Amino acid sequence: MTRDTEIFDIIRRERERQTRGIELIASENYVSDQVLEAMGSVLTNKYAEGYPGKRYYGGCEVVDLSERLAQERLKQLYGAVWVNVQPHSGAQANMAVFMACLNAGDKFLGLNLSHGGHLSHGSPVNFSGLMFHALEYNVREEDGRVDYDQLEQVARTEHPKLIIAGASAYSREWDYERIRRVADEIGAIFMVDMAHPAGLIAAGLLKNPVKYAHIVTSTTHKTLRGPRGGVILMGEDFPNPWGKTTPKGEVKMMSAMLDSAVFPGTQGGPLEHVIAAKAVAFGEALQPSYVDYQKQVQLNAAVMAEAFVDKGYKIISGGTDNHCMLVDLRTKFPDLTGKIAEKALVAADITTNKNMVPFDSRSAFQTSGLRFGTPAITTRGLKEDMMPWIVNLIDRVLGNPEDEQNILKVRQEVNAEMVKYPLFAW
Ligand code: DSN
Repeated sequence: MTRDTEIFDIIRRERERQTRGIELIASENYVSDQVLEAMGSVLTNKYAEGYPGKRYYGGCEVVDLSERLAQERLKQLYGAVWVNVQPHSGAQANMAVFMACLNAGDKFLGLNLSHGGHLSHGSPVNFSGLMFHALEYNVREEDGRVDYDQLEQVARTEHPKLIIAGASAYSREWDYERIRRVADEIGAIFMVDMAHPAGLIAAGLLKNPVKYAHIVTSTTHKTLRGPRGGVILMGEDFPNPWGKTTPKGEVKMMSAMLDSAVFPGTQGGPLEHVIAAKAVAFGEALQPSYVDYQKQVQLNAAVMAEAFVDKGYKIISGGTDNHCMLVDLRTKFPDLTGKIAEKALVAADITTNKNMVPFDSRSAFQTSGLRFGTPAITTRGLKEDMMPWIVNLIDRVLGNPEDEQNILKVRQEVNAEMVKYPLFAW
């Protein structure tokens, strides 16, 4: 076959884009060459519906080994007693939890999307909000932190069957103990979606939700630095709260219900090449050097947040405990939308994303905020001394977002610096 130059030229362009710019999207990272190699391997050729040792296809004895290795490494990383490594994404992992724990129309409680929550925690345009009865809690206007009083009040009044902690744009540690207490009080399942801070948690720098929640979900590609995908974990104390029965009338443990909810409930054949890449990433996360990496992610974020504050920007909640921060542009540039700011920064080869801030006066398409994160630049080797330099470049662009010469000058400085931080061995 002739080489598909059309698509490989597009891939080359994306590789160049990733290499020349500063990547500040909080949910992105650069995987290792071994993760890339496993993802691009012959394992993609194999159908393996089912689970190791119980497959619906022959010839699964080799992929069984890599899926088992992924499971064992993931358990070790978080101290979990049961895991499922097959979800294709974080949203798929969450969907499986909904399917295992709730019936259509049941109430559940999650963080408001416009206050930092995730689409699959109850947005009206997502399966979670379409098929189930979504209730929400907010962050407090005065300090941008989760309003646990409100969460408890909604939980006690509405009796949701599932309470979700976790966010896409929240820079603070969670009070998992408090949520677990109210979940126990009302007989709800407590699920944590740790997708964003999963890497910091694996490194022991933030509290491990596996110790507090009944069920934990995650993606594998954000701070964790693995391939794009999802996982589900459980710790030791999982009860079978409602003695929920299967269609056959059999009482099953939650682990079996979750396995069934992933396959055959919501997915078919697992992506065994991605599962092997997950195993590689979990193995990397078990190395001592991974803790150094995550400490640097956290330090870079703290220094970046300070640099924004020094320049007159408002950070929601005033700072960060993790890898990300949400900047409210209105204090410094009241007329600048997140949409315009994102576009101007991208033109300067600084990639970030517009984001609503809590109590935003603008829509999700315009927004008053930008979200920044440090996982990718830290993988690239940037240390805390470079954070004020980055913030200064951002400030120069945002001060004149329509000035093409200004943007070009910033872009040249970005490109000249990033050449010093090589990416990709092949
Ligand atoms: N869309 C992801 C993020 O950027 O945070 C969450 O799934």
